[in-house]
Formats: sequence, C-alpha cells, structure tokens
Amino acid sequence: MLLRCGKFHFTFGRPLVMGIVNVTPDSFFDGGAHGTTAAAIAHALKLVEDGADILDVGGESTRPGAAMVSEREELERVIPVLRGLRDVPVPVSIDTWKPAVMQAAMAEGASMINDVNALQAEGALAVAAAGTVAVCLMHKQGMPATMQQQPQYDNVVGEVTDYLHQRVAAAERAGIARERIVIDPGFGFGKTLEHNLALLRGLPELARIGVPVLAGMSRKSMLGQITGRGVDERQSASVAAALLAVQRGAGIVRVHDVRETVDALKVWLAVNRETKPSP
Ligand code: PT1
Repeated sequence: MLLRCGKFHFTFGRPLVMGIVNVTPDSFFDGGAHGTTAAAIAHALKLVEDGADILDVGGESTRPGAAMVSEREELERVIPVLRGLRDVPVPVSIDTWKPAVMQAAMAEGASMINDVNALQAEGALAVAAAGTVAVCLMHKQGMPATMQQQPQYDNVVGEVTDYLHQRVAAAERAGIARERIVIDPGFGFGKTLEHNLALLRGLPELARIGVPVLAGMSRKSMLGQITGRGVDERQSASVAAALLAVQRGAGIVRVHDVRETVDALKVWLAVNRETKPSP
C-alpha cells in the first residue's frame, strides 16, 4: 500500500502514528493568541521528537457538543501554527471541513487534509484535487452539536463501509488519485459504545476497500464508558485501543499520547514482523 502526501510518501511497512495538535484557546491555559500559537508549535515539535509520523493540526473542536468556529477565527488559529511547522520533517495535516481553510493550509505547506465531513462541503473536492495533498475521508452521522443524541444504524459496519466506498469514488471522480486517499470510520461521531465496538471489530471489512484506514479513539468517551475513567485518565485505554485497531488492519492511528503509542506499536511490530531466515 502507498500513500502520497505532498512531498512525502508512506509504504506502510509499519503502522503510522498521527499526533494530535489542538489549536483551541481553551486547550492552553495561558490564553491569548500568541501564547496559543507558541504552545501549539512547541507541542507539535515535542510530538515529532516522540516519534509522530504525521502531525494533525486542528482549530475547531468536533467533539460532541462543541461549538462551531467561524472561518476567520479558525484561520487565525491554525495559519500561524502551520507557518511555524513549515520545516518539520513529517507531513502536517489540517483537520478542517472548510474549503477556505483547506486552501490556506495547503498554501502554508500542509501535506494532508483530514476532513470529518469527507469533502462533502461545496468546493471541498475541487480544492483538495487541485493539490498533491493526501485526504482523510471520515464517516459521521449527524452534526457534532447533536450527533450523540440518537445514533441509529441497521448495520453500522455495512453502512459506514458503503458510505466510505461512495466518498472514495467521489474523490477519485474529482481527480484525487487512490494513492492520496485514507478512510476513517469516525469513532464517536454519531455512534453508541456498541456501534464503536462493532466498527473496531469490523475494521478488516473497511480495510478491504483497499486504501489505508485511520482510527481515532484517543481519550474518547467510548473509552470512558468502558473504564469508568475521566478524559485525563484514559491513556492506557487509548494505547490499548490503538494497538487493537492496528491488529485489525488500521494503517494510521490518531493519538494524543504519541510516545506511549509508538512504544506499544514497537512491541506489536517486533512480534508481527516476519522472522529472519536463520543462517
Ligand atoms: C477522528 C477524529 C478526527 N476525531 C479523524 N479526525 C476528532 N480523521 C477530531 C468522544 O466521544 O476520529 N478521525 N478529528 C475528535 N472528535 C471526537 C469525537 C472527540 C468524539 C471526542 C469524542 O469523547
């Protein structure tokens, strides 16, 4: 499997770790625009040191119930951070569903668009197609503000797989080569715990679409429901979930705790690597 990502490419000889870089004033206690930018850049550089293969920069929270952010506010948050990360040795992804933010991020050197809306916004497919960036197409049911109210599926794995098949086809028709596309079942995006667990069990079916699968469960409420722990106490559960996703065919895991996840995946890889022929 090959993933083209701007000037970078990946061949998936091992699973990849995408490190989360939130650029939301409330995620840094010092407040203020400059403090937020500097803290986000410093955090991103630390994640690279910790072994992140990709950095995912986001200026609008899409967690359940989070408030939307205007295009102008989102640009003011993420553009200075992308500018500060221009020369990092790993691809930088922009987590946005807004075409104007995608466009500006690409101009600042972003190598990937991570869109929880799977490029369904007016003009998004065209903006992505005009570049060489990779795209992550994610499934969600409903809108972040209300998506956890009544999630409903007859067959969650089948429906998510069909949807992602359709979005991959739409992206290809728009001129985005298959080698630039990643898919994501969207854990926690309009899903109950049982839906999320069914999707984790069903990752091999998603992987049969034939493009790399990204899994993001880090610190999510599904792990709180399983362990009874608060959001700041879900590190072990998050590492376990990342490992289980990789075991079921995820090629990329999106995580907060890069160092711990990289170590866990090294153990997984040591066990799963083909044994060298003995002399
Ligand atoms: C994700 C993802 C994302 N998640 C991709 N991008 C978030 N590709 C942001 C909860 O239940 O899984 N894949 N960008 C964060 N969204 C959530 C959703 C955070 C649910 C928390 C929860 O706690």
